[in-house]
Amino acid sequence: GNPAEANGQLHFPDGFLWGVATAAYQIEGAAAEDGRGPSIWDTFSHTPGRVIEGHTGDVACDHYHRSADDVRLMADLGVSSYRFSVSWPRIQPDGSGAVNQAGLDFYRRLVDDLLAHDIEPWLTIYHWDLPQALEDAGGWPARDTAARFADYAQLLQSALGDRVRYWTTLNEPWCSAFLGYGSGVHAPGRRDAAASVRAGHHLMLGHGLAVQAMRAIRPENQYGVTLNLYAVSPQSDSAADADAARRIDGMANRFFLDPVLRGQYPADVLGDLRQVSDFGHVRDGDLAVISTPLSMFGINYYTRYVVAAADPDIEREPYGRDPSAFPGSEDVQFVSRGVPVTDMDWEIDAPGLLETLQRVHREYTKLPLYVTENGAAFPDKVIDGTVDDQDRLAYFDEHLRACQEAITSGVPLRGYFAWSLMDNYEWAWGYTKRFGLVHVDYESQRRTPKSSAKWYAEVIRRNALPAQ
Ligand code: PNW
Repeated sequence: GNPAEANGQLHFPDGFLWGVATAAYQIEGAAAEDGRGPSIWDTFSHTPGRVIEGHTGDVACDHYHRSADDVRLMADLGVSSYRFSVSWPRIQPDGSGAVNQAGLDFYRRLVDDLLAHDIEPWLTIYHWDLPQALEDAGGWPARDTAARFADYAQLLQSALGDRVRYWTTLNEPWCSAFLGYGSGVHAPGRRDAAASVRAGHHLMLGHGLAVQAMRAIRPENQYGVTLNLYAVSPQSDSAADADAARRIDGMANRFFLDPVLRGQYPADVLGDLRQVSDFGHVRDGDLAVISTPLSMFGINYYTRYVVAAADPDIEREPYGRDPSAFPGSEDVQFVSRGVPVTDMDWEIDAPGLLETLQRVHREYTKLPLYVTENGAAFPDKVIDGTVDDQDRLAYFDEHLRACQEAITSGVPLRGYFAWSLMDNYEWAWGYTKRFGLVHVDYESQRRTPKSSAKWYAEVIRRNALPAQ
């Protein structure tokens, strides 16, 4: 049997970090307060036709005014860590120059409040809200944005590095590059394959420069990056489907994994992108910067991609699986297997998380790993003041079992962050998709912990899942 199983429970290692995650634009609101400048998400969400029903993050969960309540909510859950992101345009309204003190003060108070409640702050420097002024100057496809990002990271490190130990540079650069500049379903909404490839490179360059700048100030802190990784499988064992899987794995996973953890772009991906980019934007020394050694590595996992070679009879799927988000592989088909899906239409596949953790550990790095996001949207219903989200609870349970199995098999997985603390602004889907452990009524801003929240609190308290 499993050595972690005892007294009817499946235990996690001592010191395992149990967390919840959010992102600034998705929860804060207060879009024009205390000197905050506009970000690409303000511009995008206020552009008609970009976000479902015209929803914006102007108010969101009003967390900017309710952070003390929200920290108490987390303390009640008993979490050991909170992963949040800093809004760049609160710190530098135009993306460069001096710090906006009022914006910084908000995060200083938040961090102090977390520490006072014994919750370890886990800070993400960039979760997609690029200052609009930097987009106007060229955005991530422009090399200079990487240098601006490193300056911003250095400012944050000098201001908060004495009390925040865990630092993530970027959240999901794939989304920033390929949804932002490739398919255009995320801000800034550009559709330019060559620009999206440059954006991906400059995001990674900014990551490497930022880690170097921060470590020079505070070598004692932990530095990492978070990628959204997918298990990828071919629909059949045909050579054509296998090649489709190789290409999607290349664009979704290896385009970032290989530069960051091996210091080189994968040769086959460079080949697939031949018609899109000559990679003339890559300068000598960039890959050494991009592969600057890290202290930890973050993985966001939601689903598996099952793919097939071009078949014009299969209907294409929208959003993240829009083919233009995978430059050079536009003809690949994403296949639905007909297994249960979440409200995002993402297939539920917990074995894919185990596979992903083992792959990263075996093929890429021996660093401590963290699941920095995992979770599911479901169309919750409030009945008599409660939300009985058994579907979400089951999703967390299955995926935590996969984490446990990964640990038992030798993967140094050190923590897990549920996405998300509370329902929030789900990007192009606005407020129509709910990922929270805690329900948010956007009229009253009332927070109601769902069944999954009570279940998660119990898992944290025991540091164990109930054995099956
Ligand atoms: C991640 N895709 O977003 C983000 O880190 C969160 O901010 C977000 O709320 C969460 O996952 C749920 O969506 C993604 O299309 C958005 O492949 C889109 C995709 C992947 C991740």
